Amino acid sequence: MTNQKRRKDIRNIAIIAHVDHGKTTLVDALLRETMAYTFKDGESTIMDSNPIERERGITIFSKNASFRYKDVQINIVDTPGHADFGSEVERILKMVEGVLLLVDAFEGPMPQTKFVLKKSLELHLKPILVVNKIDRPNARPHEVADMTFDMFCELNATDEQLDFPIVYASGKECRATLDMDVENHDMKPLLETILRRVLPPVADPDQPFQMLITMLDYDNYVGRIATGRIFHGKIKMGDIMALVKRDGSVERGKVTKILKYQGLKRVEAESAEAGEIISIAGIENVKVGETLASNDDPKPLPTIKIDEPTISMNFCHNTSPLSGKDGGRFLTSRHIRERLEHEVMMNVGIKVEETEEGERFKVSGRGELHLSILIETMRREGHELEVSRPHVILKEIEGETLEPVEELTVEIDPAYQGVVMESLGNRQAEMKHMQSTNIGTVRMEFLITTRALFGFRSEFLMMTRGNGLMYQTFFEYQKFKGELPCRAKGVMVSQTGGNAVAHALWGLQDRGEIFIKPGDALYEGMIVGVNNKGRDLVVNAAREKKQTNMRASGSDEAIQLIAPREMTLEFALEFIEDDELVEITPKNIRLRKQALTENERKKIRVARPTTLNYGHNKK
Ligand SMILES: Nc1nc2c(ncn2[C@@H]2O[C@H](COP(=O)(O)OP(=O)(O)OP(=O)(O)O)[C@@H](O)[C@H]2O)c(=O)[nH]1
Ligand SMILES: [Mg+2]
Repeated sequence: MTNQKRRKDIRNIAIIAHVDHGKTTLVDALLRETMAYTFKDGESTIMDSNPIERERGITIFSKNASFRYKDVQINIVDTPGHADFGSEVERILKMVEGVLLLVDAFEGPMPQTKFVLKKSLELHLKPILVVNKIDRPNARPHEVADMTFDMFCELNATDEQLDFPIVYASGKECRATLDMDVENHDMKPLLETILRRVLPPVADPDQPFQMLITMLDYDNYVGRIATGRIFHGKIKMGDIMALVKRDGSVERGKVTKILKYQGLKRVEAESAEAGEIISIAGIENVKVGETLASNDDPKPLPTIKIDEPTISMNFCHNTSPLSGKDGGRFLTSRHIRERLEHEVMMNVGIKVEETEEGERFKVSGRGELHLSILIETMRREGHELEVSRPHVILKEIEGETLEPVEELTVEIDPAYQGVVMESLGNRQAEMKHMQSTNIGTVRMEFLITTRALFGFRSEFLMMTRGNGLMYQTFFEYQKFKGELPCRAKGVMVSQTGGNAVAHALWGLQDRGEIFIKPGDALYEGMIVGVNNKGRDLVVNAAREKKQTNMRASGSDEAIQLIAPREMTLEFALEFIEDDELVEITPKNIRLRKQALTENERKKIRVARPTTLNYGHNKK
């Protein structure tokens, strides 16, 4: 290994952590320090450029940036911290020689910290530990560093890996130090550590070209843009390249654009060489995990594992009577099919199967967030659709039925421990570990089926009054755990079309939570609220107050309506039952019964008296 050529002018690093530990903010700090991007007043988490990322304050897609420090080009990949995107992080790690493992100086290492660290160690990477957010009032940086060291040991890190450098930082305040007793006001200690501790990439420009495709995006003008790391060789504009597919077959394509990163921008280049992270256009049909190789000697690189989906939902065009009334531009099943076909090309974790002669599509992904982001994106593009309740994907292995199980971590005030444990007990969760933290909270770890977790997040937020922390990560497939109880409450179903009337809602709000407000459009079969009594109830939310000859003065002002719940996609998907749908339009999220008339629903009830098929789906 001694004679390997390395590109001393480059470092490739990824930034990895548990969700919200400050990855994207730390990239801001590095871009600011090296002046690779000029920030406007108040601008932050600049890499979270997608509108859904900005709205939710999370990173969904990995992204590249690049800056120069002391004549070295540092390519940095920001990764998402949410567990649904764990396999994406795993892919990114194959592009880099170094990782910054961020750990929140207050929270300490969390489940996703362990997952990303485990993946890095398996790939023989030597992480740099960044104990981040040291400005937080309760920060306990030394303790957090010790806890992370224990995590390295637990994951069987080698002695070399255990000898990791520690940088204490506040991405937010743009400062880093190697010693908590030494105050410093810039990011140089971290930049110096990157130069010293991350190996320059092994890169021989004279070997046949090989580049592993790790990310894909799409541009209306140039088509698919494939991003990855060049392992060997050179490439220049106009070259004919071989694309080695997963099955070993080879296709050809001509390079029409080579793009390199400068700060956040992609700039066109004439050529590129081993060691660099670049994007290429012109190769049709390219997918993540394939190798772009020299036309004369096309050899694949070891491919990337793609995780199997664990949950699925049915997507259909909007069949509600209000279809097209909310400004949606794409309304038919053909539109949905085309959009999903595009998604399958670009998003490696998504699977789509047609059902009911192409009217419905079973869409499978890695988790509720993964699929809800697709739905939200489609909605913003102008699609209207209806989706069914998520189901977990069961596996049949040697005659045994298996289902996905998650590792759940909750951290709460001890006052809520009783209710949280009771709720998880009802969901047949199995407690693995419980520990009091030195900030007075209790941290508990459970194993629980993915199925039983549906709907738990909103209940948890309510139980802990929004103060609890909750994280879930896919653990493994285990033996099917049997049926679970259904939603204990019923719903109020609209009897008619028209518009909701304040007086009618006022009369209904004693029965349970209302989802709509006066003036909202209605249709027969639409769900307008919860019926606290366990069964469904048909109601008239459009009923006007009876007119009397005498206007009773002041009586209308006496109506006090409780503000309706703001309908989010997450809540809607967790709430609905198997005989219900979520209707999604650019302007509204509504809940509805699949069968819109009471007559149709009666017929179904007679044919299927109970619905015990709770949240699972045979593959
Ligand atoms: N006090 C403090 N807060 C920080 C710091 N860095 C980030 N934050 C805050 O932590 C939250 C999450 O920051 P992000 O940078 O988006 O975290 P992330 O790790 O990129 O999150 P995901 O990409 O969703 O996993 C934001 O509210 C930030 O303002 C820091 O150094 N100090
Ligand atoms: Mg982020």
